[in-house]
Amino acid sequence: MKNSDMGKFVTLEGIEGVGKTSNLRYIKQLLETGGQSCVVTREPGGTRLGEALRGLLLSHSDENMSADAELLMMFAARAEHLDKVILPALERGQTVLCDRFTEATYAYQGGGRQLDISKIRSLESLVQGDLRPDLTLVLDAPVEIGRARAGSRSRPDRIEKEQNDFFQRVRKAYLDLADRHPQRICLIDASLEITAVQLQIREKLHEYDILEIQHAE
Ligand code: Z5A
Repeated sequence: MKNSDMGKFVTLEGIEGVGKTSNLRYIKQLLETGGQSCVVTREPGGTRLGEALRGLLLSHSDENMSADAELLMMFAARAEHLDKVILPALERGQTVLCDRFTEATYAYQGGGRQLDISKIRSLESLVQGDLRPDLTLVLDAPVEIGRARAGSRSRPDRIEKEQNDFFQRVRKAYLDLADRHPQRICLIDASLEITAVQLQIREKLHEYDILEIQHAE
């Protein structure tokens, strides 16, 4: 599904509040300073349909949404996102920076909701074929730190209102994923201050040839 002329696909993952959005902005700035073209997007979302599904997934209008419905909506949004945004950008040779992707499904629906992993694998293969991110940065920090950083915001959404043990399972699922796929999933210690987090990210971007030009550091 992805050939060598295609752009690189980079995803950021982690529990809420660990700094995915802040660090995506930082990576975009690094790439653009070096003259690289990139597309920044997010999941669920990134397209008209995906953003509408995001609204349904995160709003409180259906507190009793079944875990299978939640899973299928994540992948419906992903199918549209791949078709309309991610694959066209990769085919143009652009770097795609995505705030969450399928690892979030393994972590939240697999770890958090405790759905059967084989369901997620089947949908991953149906929707993505063999496409996987070139690099996934899992920003890792204790749940208490992430929640405290995110906590200053308004009312938590339908998923954010889950209890601590849910987020502990999500974090553990991310750590297990990094353990199982060390060739493409890297852990970043996101509990540190922002410049120390950025330094680790910059090192990984160089290691995986995502940053083409050496920046003055
Ligand atoms: N979800 C799912 O269940 N299954 C799926 O397949 C997918 C998603 C794709 C949408 O997430 C929800 O969808 C999410 C998982 C689920 N639900 N939850 N929970 P989202 O990505 O849109 O929302 P989020 O995870 O809640 O993102 P967030 O809370 O905005 O966190 P963030 O982007 O990681 O953090 P941030 O906004 O960059 O930073 C938070 C604050 O901390 C901010 O004030 C920063 O300035 C500050 N910050 C950042 N880094 C630092 C450091 N190092 N030190 C101190 N302060 C910092």
